[in-house]
Amino acid sequence: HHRRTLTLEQRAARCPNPAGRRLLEIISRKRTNLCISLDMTDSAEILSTARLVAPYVCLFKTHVDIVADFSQDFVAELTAIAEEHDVLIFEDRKFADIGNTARLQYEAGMYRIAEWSHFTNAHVVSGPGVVDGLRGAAERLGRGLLLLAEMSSAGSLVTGPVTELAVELAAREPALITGLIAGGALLPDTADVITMSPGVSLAGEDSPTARPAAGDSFGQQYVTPRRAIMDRGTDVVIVGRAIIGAADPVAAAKLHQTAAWQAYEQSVAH
Ligand code: BMP
Repeated sequence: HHRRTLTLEQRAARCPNPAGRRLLEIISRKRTNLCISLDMTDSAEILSTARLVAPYVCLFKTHVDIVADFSQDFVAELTAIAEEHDVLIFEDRKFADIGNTARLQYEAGMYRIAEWSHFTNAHVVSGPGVVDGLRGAAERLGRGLLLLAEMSSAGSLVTGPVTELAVELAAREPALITGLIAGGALLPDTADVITMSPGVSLAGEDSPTARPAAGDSFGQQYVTPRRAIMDRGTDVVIVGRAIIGAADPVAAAKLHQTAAWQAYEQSVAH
């Protein structure tokens, strides 16, 4: 099992990034390290699901470029739900261009992601300049950047030197790069870097009870919250279809919250 030396509450107190600190405080207060991936194309559907699952999650993850009827009113409503329920927002934009283009994509266009999203993420395949492109708005607005250090999909090339660069940049500057997207912790918890893992479902490939739904037909691969948190040391699990595609999303959210929080508490105790 992965060993934690600090609780998430202790890490909140020392977190050098304002968005990261708020997230760790929310996690500790609400006792949930579950992020919901709201991968739906209709804004009303996203908002109603967000309202239903908000009590059980710390973070709403969005892909705004799949929303057919996107508007700034949608953003305002999602923000209101998030504020009411003590939830933060993470636009999963995966910036991957040169720094200057990433800067424009983050701040401008019809989405204006920097204005409303507490966290966003970037690939480092184009080199460290992408971080400098995002830096200005992120520092001005107190946002957190997450770098993709590993991906959950089969055959991913986010490995080797790409992983190493992401880890190195986060370790060097946790005040800006508050986290990594990865299958598990790649730095000790004293590095002040939050790890978030997608590809998580109670029906993951290591599930002892559920009939394993190990993936989808597009290469996604799932592990259980227990494996991601206890065995691999991640902090936050990102769950989409196992909740939003369930017959009862609220029940599924509660089950994933409980499993993820128990796995975290056990990894602190051991
Ligand atoms: P689901 O739980 O329905 O498979 O959704 C996973 C979510 O996490 C998707 O929004 C996807 O874009 C994202 N994601 C992922 O699945 N694997 C990664 O390595 C990185 C991601 O951002």
